[in-house]
Amino acid sequence: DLGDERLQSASALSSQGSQTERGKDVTKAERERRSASLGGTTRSEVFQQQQQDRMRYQGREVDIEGRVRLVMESTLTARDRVGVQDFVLLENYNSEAAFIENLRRRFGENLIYTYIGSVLVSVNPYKELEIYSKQQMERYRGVSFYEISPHIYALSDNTYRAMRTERKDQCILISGESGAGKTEASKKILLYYAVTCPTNDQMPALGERLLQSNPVLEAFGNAKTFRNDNSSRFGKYMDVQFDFRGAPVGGHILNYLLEKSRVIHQNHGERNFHIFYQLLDGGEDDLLTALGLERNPQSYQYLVKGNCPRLSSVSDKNNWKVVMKALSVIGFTEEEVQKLLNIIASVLHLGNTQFGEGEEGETYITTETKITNLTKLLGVDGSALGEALTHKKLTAKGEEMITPLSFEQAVSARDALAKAVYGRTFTWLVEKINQSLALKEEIYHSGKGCSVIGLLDIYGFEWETVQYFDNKIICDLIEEKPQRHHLHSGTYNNFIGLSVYDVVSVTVGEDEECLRPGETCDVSFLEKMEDTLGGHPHFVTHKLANGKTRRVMSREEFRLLHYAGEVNYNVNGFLDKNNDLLNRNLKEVMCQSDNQILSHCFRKEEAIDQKRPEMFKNSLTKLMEILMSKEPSYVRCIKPNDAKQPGRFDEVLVRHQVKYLGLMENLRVRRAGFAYRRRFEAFLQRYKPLCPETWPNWHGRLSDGVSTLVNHLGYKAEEYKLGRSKIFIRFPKTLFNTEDALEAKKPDIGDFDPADVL
Ligand code: AOV
Ligand code: MG
Repeated sequence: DLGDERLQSASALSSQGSQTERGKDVTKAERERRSASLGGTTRSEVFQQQQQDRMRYQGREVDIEGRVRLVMESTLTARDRVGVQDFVLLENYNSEAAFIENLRRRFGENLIYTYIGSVLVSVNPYKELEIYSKQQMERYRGVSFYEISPHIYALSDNTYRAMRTERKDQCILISGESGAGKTEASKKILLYYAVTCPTNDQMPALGERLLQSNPVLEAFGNAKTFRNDNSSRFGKYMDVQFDFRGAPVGGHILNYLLEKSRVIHQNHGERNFHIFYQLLDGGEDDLLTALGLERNPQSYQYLVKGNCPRLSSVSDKNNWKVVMKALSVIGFTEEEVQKLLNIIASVLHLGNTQFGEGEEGETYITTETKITNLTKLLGVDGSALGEALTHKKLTAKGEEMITPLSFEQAVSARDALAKAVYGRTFTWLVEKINQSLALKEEIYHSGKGCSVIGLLDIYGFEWETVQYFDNKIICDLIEEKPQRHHLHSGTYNNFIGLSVYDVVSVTVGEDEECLRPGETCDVSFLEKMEDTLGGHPHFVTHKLANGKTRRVMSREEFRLLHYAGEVNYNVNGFLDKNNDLLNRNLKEVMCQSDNQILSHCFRKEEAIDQKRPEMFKNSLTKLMEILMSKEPSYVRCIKPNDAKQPGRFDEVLVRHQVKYLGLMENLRVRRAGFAYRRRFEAFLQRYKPLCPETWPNWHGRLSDGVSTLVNHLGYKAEEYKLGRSKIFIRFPKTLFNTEDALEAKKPDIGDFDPADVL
């Protein structure tokens, strides 16, 4: 019937001209027959038909969201209530207010997804919606965007099909501020692939392992923050590799910038990484005894600062079980798990290691009994560790010198060790997971080739907390390809951020001893940034392009033009703050650990030549290259309120995000292209009443009919183009005007259906 045809034509359009399988079922003759029969129907029959179509269209959407009642109600008002499912259909497309109103309406109806063309906008519902079941997945398989209501599964499926049919690697870039739903989105995508894709006999458990990597990485890399109870404190890029049949056969994770400082300190109301609380809450009595731990998190200096031992939303005990099971599914041996837990416990003991100051200013450990536990768990020599925590070793003119540390220095040495141990263990964990997910050689070399879908979930902006130079600013997101940058102001910041980060990581290294306070490294750091970023429109220093000096800025400052405004950063002391100094003698002690994880993480070479092995550095420049070799899709996540509550839509907060995510720009860009395409017959069929020569039926070539029609309507040459089988309309206004004319002519037809337009 007509409704189906409409959906088919919409699907054909959205797949950019290539007919979908379903579209092929309707032969041209059949279409003409239908079109002719429509020409012969009375106006009220047309109206009735359209009403039914609209019901069906709405019904589908409603059905998908599990809200059948809407079908019963007047569907003419339904659209008002639920808004448009694609922002390109907004009549008032330049209006930010209309944009936000559309989001708000949909949010109110639990319709959390909306498109901007092929970009998916998602608003965090802060409640479980019944829209992620296997049945829902089935509905989205092989179906084009406009046939069905917007969904993360639709984007997943389209990306997958693009990879299969075009044989081009894809990536899905997920952006949004902290708590907006990025990680949840990435998990839904992974789930979709794990459930709906075929399996490869050689890698039958891969899908399960891909999924199980999440609870493990979240236990060790996520924490409760002020903004999000499960905030990712590391950036994650994951490749999923598919064989020529489309079965997942491998995975690879790159991790970035774990927020190691959280190991030693948390703000009030925040927590350390989940794993600590999970262990204390969920670990068996025997295990805790063996680790020398007691259950109360408040007994540990590294956990007590946030004064927030429990989460209302999450059970640490249950999650402990989930994580232990996940570790075994991924293939960690019992011995490895034991060693991993020894390390986690040792970090807690390290935090409880206290120092005292002697009469001559020397520093000593006051908690000797506890250090026995610590050394046992770290698998290192007790006296060597005690010495390394209170002394440093320097080489001057070829001679080794041991000098005592002050109280403060000893405290920072201890904290630096805790951060290094935790951070490197996290990297080890990722390596182990990667081994378990690794694509088998024989599949890779089977000659048929693999394609990849990459998922990028990097942690979000928290502007308000930016005081000094905060890594969070720079680690937000990587979006859009550089050549498209001029379209998207928000993107500049991300790129500046990345470049700044790269300079930081090159200059500071991660815990190298090359920098000492008082040296001029801070200024040379700024010079390096100038080399890399000089001339960038969003990066400003005292140097002017003509070689002169900008008087108002000091030599120690740089300024970034963020979306939220200009921010000046002073590099004085900057490197020191970003530097996790790890004394050489601590490295020497650690690399002799009989815990294999630690001896793997602290290599002898490093203690000798002070260079950190390359394996620890995943450069963001490399990530950029990876992303640029792939075809991108975008998910933009929006956080509706700061209270983490369902049903609340804070317009001010949303407007801010719409701005900094550049959504209005996205929409404008989308509309500037030929966003509207319709097959000739569909266009003619709809608008032929507007022209006496095409009404009631056009008997010539379809393209001539369309030409005649648009000439009569007064379309200007720059407003449209005729392709082989479709008309492309540049400005939505043109289409809306035509719609208005149609409505004026046929008042009983009512407003038009989105499926008609797309
Ligand atoms: P984020 O990844 O964007 O923040 P999350 O994906 O962790 O944010 O989402 C935060 C919380 O919002 C989740 O723990 C869920 O409770 C809820 N949530 C998000 N998306 C959905 C959804 N589709 N359905 C139901 N609840 C959802 V950060 O990692 O902090 O930048 O750093
Ligand atoms: Mg996250």
